[in-house]
Amino acid sequence: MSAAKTASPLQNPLKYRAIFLSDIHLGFKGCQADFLLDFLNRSESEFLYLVGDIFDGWEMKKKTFWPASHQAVVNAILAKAAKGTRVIYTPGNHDESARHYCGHRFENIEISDTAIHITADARKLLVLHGDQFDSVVKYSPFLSKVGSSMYSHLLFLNRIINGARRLAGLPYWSLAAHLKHKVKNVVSYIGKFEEAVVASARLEQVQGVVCGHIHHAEIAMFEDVLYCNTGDWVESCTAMVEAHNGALEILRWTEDAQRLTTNELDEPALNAA
Ligand SMILES: [Mn+2]
Repeated sequence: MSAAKTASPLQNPLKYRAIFLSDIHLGFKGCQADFLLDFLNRSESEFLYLVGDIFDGWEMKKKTFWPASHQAVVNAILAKAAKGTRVIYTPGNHDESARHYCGHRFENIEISDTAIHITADARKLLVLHGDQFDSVVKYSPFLSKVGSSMYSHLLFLNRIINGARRLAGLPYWSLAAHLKHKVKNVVSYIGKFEEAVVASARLEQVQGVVCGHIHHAEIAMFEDVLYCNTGDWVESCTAMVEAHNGALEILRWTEDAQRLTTNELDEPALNAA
């Protein structure tokens, strides 16, 4: 799909109070920049949280990869910040060099290790990337530096499969996300990660936590704590959005884009066939 060329910016945009994005991995070949650009072009919000791993410094150190679509994502975010969206960036482990700038602002973007978001219905949410818990959780097969080359190969295969699916007129499907659910130790890793994040929210005495890092979008209650994971834009193309009444929802852009934008334009889906 070539959203970069075809999207008409802000025609009947989807309006949210807040948008939370993480694990975009700009500078990495696996980044689904066109899908993200399409989402950014079709949405507006008062708050935009960039919940870490926005850039992939590890990949950029290996080789320079910076296509126009990746720059277009940066430009779209800067344009939102310039137009009044409050943009808050909590760096992750892949863009840890940005952590040197915590407490500073660049181009209207606030950089901070952690942030507190207060929802429209007055819930306090701790926002942070999540790699802070790696030492507690220890085993992260898909996310450790050792595993990252295997992960790159998997994403390469994912792109080939989806190129073929696109030619066949089939929708996007994430091989990596599919495999992760099949592998038992990855499931147990996700469980341990979630427990550690939820424990930190209890320590901070907040009602919930928003993180990324494990590339697995989810909104779930863990007893008294709301756990939100924004997912990623290399496999699942997910974002968390807050409506103006404070309701939180995960968007899966490759599946939801057509439904949301068709409803928004109030057009019958006749030309879908
Ligand atoms: Mn990470």
